[in-house]
Amino acid sequence: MVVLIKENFAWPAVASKKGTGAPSEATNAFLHGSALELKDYVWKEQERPLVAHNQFDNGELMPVIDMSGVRLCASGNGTLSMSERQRTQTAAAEMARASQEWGFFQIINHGVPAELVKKMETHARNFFEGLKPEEKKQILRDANSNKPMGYACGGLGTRLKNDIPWMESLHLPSSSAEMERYIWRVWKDGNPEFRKVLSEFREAMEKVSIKVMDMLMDMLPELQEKAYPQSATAAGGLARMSANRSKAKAGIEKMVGDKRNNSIVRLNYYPPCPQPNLTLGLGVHSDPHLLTLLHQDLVGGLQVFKDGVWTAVRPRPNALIVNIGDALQVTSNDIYKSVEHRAVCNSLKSRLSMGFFLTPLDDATISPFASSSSRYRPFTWKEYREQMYANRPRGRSNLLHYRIQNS
Ligand SMILES: O=C(O)CCC(=O)C(=O)O
Repeated sequence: MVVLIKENFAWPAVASKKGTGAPSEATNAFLHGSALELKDYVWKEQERPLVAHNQFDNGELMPVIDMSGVRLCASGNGTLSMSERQRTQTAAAEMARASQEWGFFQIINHGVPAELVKKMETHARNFFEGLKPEEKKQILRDANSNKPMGYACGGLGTRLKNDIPWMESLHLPSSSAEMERYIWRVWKDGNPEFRKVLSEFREAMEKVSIKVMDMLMDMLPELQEKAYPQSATAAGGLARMSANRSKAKAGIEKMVGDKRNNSIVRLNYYPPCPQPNLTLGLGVHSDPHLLTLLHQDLVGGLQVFKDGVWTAVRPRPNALIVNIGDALQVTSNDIYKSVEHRAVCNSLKSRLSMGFFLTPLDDATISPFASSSSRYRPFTWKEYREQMYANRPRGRSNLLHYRIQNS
């Protein structure tokens, strides 16, 4: 694979206190909170970004898919009007194409209210920027946990010894009761407004992710027939596709469970960084879960590895970014791609992204739905997650442990 690198771009001026060259207050606050110095955030040379956070025109444009007219009911097209049915089919075909070519796409008119997202952003910024480090650290993540939840700042709350991410993050379990416990531990009055907004945000993101998943499962059997042809009559093929469609949908329902209670809400905050060309907010990784929905603000920083090039995703107001996770790549037997991505910092502005990760239950078995030509051996989600946290693999390499040789 050829990696194209643009050498000639200008990094923005270093964030400093009124041009004095001294680190800004935000930088100092972050360094103080993480108990590290600027030099500790210098990454290995081969990992450093060569595409700036706002160098948006360096690659292809990520597909943008319009979900207007797509009803967010979990499944079943029985009661849809002809036009709703057509729009849903068109959007599903576009999603399936993007999931094969990019592993990523953006959705607009998705049904998560812009007002709700704005409120979430305010509360998230209030947490990251408004609280003192010791207040945030009341819910510091247990670095040795294999299901790490809570707050992390730089290397604090992680097992990382080098290549420390220039970011703060808050991982919250999707189950309301568990999520609320974290808020109560930070705010004595339980911050009722934040709890309400968080719960609405989680619910809205979950609803959309389930719908997107349903649409991708609708498209999967036909793509499987093409990718892994089986000798059969046309009628036999149709019957098999219909059976596989039901199997795929039931499989996903079983994997995530009625209460979807293993999913995660994740808030990522990247303070302005005086050395964005030497560090990363989030290193190269693929998401291990089934499906991610991410809202990013308008600053820019998400980059996706597409055809050997780091492509900066241009922020789009009111859009959500969707990407395929490792678990969905496996269940689709490599038809939908879990793709490497990273977050690049900048020296001028802080950046916020807020994600919902649709996650299998711990004991759910992850294996290809198609009965023929399986490329992975079955494993449980718990096994995958523990393997990942124990080894901290770079990029998509965790999937290799489960891949059947020569498949
Ligand atoms: O902040 C971003 O744009 C990237 C977020 C991300 O990749 C993650 O949370 O896993």
